[in-house]
Order: sequence, then C-alpha cells, then structure tokens
Amino acid sequence: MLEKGVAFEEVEVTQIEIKSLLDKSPMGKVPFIEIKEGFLSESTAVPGFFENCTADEPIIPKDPFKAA
Ligand SMILES: N[C@@H](CCC(=O)N[C@@H](CS)C(=O)NCC(=O)O)C(=O)O
Repeated sequence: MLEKGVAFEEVEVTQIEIKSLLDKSPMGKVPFIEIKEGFLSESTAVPGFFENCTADEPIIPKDPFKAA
C-alpha cells in the first residue's frame, strides 16, 4: 500500500475485540484490510487487489515469471 501510495490507517490487532476480529478475518489471521467492498485477508490477495485498482500504474510485471 505504501508502494502504491494508498492512504490507510493501521490498527493494532490488540485493539480489536476477538469477535469483531473474527467477523473481519474469519481465520483470525493478520494482516487483513477493510475496503468499501468488505474485508480482505491473505497477504497475496491484498497486493493483487490494489494492483487491479490502479492498473494504469502497475508495480507487478505483466510477465508471469517476472511477476512471480
Ligand atoms: N496466509 C496468511 C497468513 C497470515 C498469518 O499467518 N498471520 C499470522 C501473524 S504473522 C497470524 O495471524 N497468526 C495467528 C493465527 O494463526 O491464529 C497471509 O499470508 O496473510
């Protein structure tokens, strides 16, 4: 998100009540993000989401091997 210049607020997981955490991240894993569409976890999915949102300014190479 820093790389993409996306504004965000970081919340320490210790500040979130456990039920609320599990509503946001059902496996209880961190990190996760809240976006207008809902919550996203998995650190592989999050960069892909932002990459697709700002496709005109890619940071992931189009070439599958280079992207990997
Ligand atoms: N596959 C997840 C793994 C995330 C993960 O395992 N996070 C650890 C902290 S670094 C965690 O939430 N551990 C708590 C738990 O497993 O209950 C990702 O890449 O986002």
